[in-house]
Parts: sequence; structure tokens; C-alpha cells
Amino acid sequence: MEEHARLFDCIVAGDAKGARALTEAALANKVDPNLLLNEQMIPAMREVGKRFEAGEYFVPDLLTSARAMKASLELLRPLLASGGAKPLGRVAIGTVKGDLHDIGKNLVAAMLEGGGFEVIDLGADVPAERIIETIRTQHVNLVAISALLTTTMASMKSVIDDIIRAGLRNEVKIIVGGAPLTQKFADQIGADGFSDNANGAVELSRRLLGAA
Ligand code: B1M
Repeated sequence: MEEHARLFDCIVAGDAKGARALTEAALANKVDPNLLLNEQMIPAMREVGKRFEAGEYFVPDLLTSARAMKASLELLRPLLASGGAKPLGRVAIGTVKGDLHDIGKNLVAAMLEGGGFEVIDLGADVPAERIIETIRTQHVNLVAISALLTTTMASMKSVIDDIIRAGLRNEVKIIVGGAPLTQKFADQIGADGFSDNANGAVELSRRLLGAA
């Protein structure tokens, strides 16, 4: 087994120090960051979710694994950043109100930056008013909203409805994503697009802003 393959185990075990050290070592050995992400880090969080569902892991376990994931992601982020001169557009991104899951959103934000967009990261548990204020004051072209809970995905429609009520719908494209979402749901709530992964979100954003 390659040394960096232990990154999966460190994240599942919630060992942030180990995850960081293995990521540093892998990057020093020129391992592709996308390979680390797609073959170690994302599958590790999937495994953590499975263990939670099976009653083997509890919320504190989710939290320690999330910390380990973030420790690795922090090191990858600068490598995903774009060297491009003129941004393709300005994106406001956040996880919807009531939802604290921000790892997927952080990944999408990093990939968008890497794909040449200017990103305003509003964080997690973001109220619609904050998104609207950001569109108004910061000349945003695209709003990207994430949700990981079936209970919070419903709030995505409220965000879109509030943007319409504020008279700003024509100012921005809106994309949605997160594990429980589907294209059908995105269509029903009036989003401009949906992606089930971070790379797809970049492609979609490029297409919607006419930069593809
Ligand atoms: Co929670 N949680 N969690 N959790 N958690 C899930 C989501 C769950 C599926 C676990 C399970 O039961 N198997 C389940 C949801 C069930 C449901 O609604 N159907 C769940 C639950 C129930 C809960 C609590 C209710 C638990 C409790 O308290 N009893 C609670 C809710 C808190 C809240 O938000 N109000 C809770 C809490 C937490 C922690 C805070 C402890 C922690 C999050 C820490 C953090 O993010 N800072 C946590 C974690 C870690 C998870 C799991 C294990 C991992 C999530 C993750 O980071 N995945 C998750 C299980 C799972 O996902 N298998 C689970 C890795 C990440 C890279 O993937 O976020 O899917 P993901 O992002 C992907 C794509 O979805 C997509 O691209 C990303 C990269 O490919 N994507 C987008 C995401 N956003 C996008 C936006 C886009 C486009 C693509 O455009 C805008």
C-alpha cells in the first residue's frame, strides 16, 4: 500500500495530525492532489457516514473526522488556486441556513477558485438575507448554495424565492448541490443548475456565465 493511502484511515479515525502529516508527505512526493481528494479523502468521509448510519459512529466521531478532513483540505487549497489574471466571474457560496456541513462547500469553493472564479465564501448556516445583501453590495454573478440534510434542502427554495422577491433574480445565476439533491429537485425549485460534485460545479458555472 502506498504511504498516502493511509490518509483514508487517518480521516476515518479522526486523526487530524496524522492526516496533515500524510498529506504534507504526499504533496512533497508530488502525488496529485486530485488523487488524494478522490481516492482517499472523499471516500473516507463516505465511510464515516456509513459508520454513523450503522450506529457505529456518533456525532463526536463525525466532528473529529471532519477536523481531519479539513486539516488535509487546508493544505490542498492553495494548490487548487488559479494563477489566471482576470476572474471569470464573482461567486457567493454558502451552506444553507440550519445546515452546518461545510466540507463539500469548501471543496466546491476551492475548485471554483482554481477554475478562475473570484469566490466570496459566506460559510455555513447562511440566512437568505445575507446572500441577498451580498448580491446587492458585491456585484455577484453567481450564487452557489449547498445542503447536506434532507431537512435543510427545502430552505434552498426559500433562498431562491427571496432572491426573486428582492428583484435580483435576473442579476445572478443560481446553482445548488449537496449529497441529497437531484437535478429534478433543482429544476423544481427554479435553480439554474445542479452538480453532484465539485468539478461539475466548476464546469456548470463556466457554462452558465458563458465562459466555457
Ligand atoms: Co452530518 N449528516 N449531521 N455531520 N454528516 C450526514 C450528511 C448524513 C448523511 C450522515 C448519515 O446519516 N449517513 C446525515 C444526513 C441525513 C439526511 O438528512 N438524509 C447527517 C446528519 C443526520 C447529521 C445531524 C442531524 C446529526 C445529529 O446531530 N444527530 C447533524 C446536523 C447538524 C446540522 O447541520 N444542523 C450533523 C452534524 C454533522 C457534523 C457537524 C458533526 C459533521 C460536519 C462537519 C462539517 O462539515 N464542518 C457531519 C459530517 C462530517 C457528516 C458526513 C459524515 C460527511 C459529510 C462530508 O463532509 N462529506 C455525512 C455523511 C456523508 O456525506 N456520507 C453526514 C464529504 C464531502 C466532500 O462531501 O458534502 O457530499 P459532500 O460534498 C460533495 C457533493 O455533495 C458536492 O460536491 C462535494 C464534493 O464532491 N457538493 C456540491 C456539495 N455541495 C455542493 C454545492 C454545489 C455543487 C456540488 O453547488 C453549489
